[in-house]
Amino acid sequence: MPGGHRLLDAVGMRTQVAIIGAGPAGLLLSHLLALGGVDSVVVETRSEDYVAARIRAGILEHSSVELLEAAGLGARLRAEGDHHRGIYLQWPGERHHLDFVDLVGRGVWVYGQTEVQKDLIAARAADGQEIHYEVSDVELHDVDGDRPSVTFVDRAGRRMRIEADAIAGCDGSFGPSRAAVPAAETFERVYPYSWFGILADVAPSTDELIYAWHPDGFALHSMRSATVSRLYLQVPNGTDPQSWSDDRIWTELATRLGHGENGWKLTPGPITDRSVLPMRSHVRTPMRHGSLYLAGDAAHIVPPTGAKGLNLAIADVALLSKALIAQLKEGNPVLADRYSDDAQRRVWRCTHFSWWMTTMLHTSGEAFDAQLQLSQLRWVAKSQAGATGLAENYAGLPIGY
Ligand code: FAS
Ligand code: PHB
Repeated sequence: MPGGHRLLDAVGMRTQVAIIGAGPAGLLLSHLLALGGVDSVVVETRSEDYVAARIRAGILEHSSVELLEAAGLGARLRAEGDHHRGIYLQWPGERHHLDFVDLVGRGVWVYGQTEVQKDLIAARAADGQEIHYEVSDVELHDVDGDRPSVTFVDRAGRRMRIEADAIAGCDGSFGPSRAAVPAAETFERVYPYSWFGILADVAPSTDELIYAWHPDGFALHSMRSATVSRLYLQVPNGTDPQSWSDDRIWTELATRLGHGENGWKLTPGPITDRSVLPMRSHVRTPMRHGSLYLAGDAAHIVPPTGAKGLNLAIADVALLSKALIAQLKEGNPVLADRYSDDAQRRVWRCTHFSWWMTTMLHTSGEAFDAQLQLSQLRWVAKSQAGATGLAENYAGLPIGY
């Protein structure tokens, strides 16, 4: 067997949980397991700097903030994060503020995923966590047998093997873990548009996020700090981010966000990063097979309209850490046996909400769809019931919901 000899000459190590992926799911899982007295080893294909610098999510739900604080990771978040009471929903001529705190008693925090990642890297380093960066050839072995292990080649070119009691697949949407769950049922919805995202060194032109419906396409005004704005435009799939001039980006954003309406102005600034993100919903079930557990993007992908991707990863590992601690420290398998079903309830709630926000706000060019969307927006913005439904989902349902 071609891979067999590699197991024989691999340098062996043993731990309780082998974690594949050092993104937010993998590092937070290692942190929560350590707090529960369970050891882990993390392997990551990219460098520490690369993972820390990846520009992605920006919104933390209330329950995510509470969990990070309870895990001792909330100091910088509280000091540098920005609490938001709600969001604006907008369409031409109208802008309505939904106050989540008034509606459901909790808001959200603006704190970039890069900041969460930095806090996790610092906490794991302080704890002496073993993380192998820049590895290759990661393979999972015997996940449904009695000697599960992960083999990889480390950055020094050495073949390594980690024998573990459990393997956590936190390797995102392109890692090897998801394929190690045989006969997984997958659900997929690919949307006919993408998000063109920019970072700009300019103060936000709004105090809270603006989600704007416009006949030319959706736009979102978010932010990272008092001096850095994060904005998105709906664009056709396959749009080349380099093909748009800065001027065209700002002009399109101004049009869709209502520049000039009721005296509001969008202030442009130097664009420091640009990328195009395709939109899709993807769910895999089950999230466990034998000693392998999937968490985060390895198990599900949501369109970012509901700001759920990062928060779902946090919710998964909150459940998974409790399950593995109970199983490996107390010999109690009940939570581990229920992990997939428990996690999938929230996965589908967030998948539905992300689909609902996406289909409400992104234009298709069809006049009938536009009328439906505008009617839905009017109802959500003006009805207590509609606004409360959005607020409850956006601010986040309790973990384990
Ligand atoms: P991640 O993908 O963050 O981490 C997985 C890690 O596994 C990566 O570091 C990867 O290098 C590593 N890996 C992959 N293969 C491996 C292998 N074979 N061996 C070892 N390691 C391996 N969410 C939002 O809420 N809002 C947003 O605006 C938003 N924007 C996004 C933009 C982009 C371009 C992308 C890709 C995602 C975005 N997301 C957004 C979603 C994102 O935030 C994810 O939900 C979040 O990163 C999930 O965290 P993880 O599950 O840890 O996956
Ligand atoms: C972001 O700030 O990156 C962000 C905010 C809200 C979203 C998606 C992304 O729905």
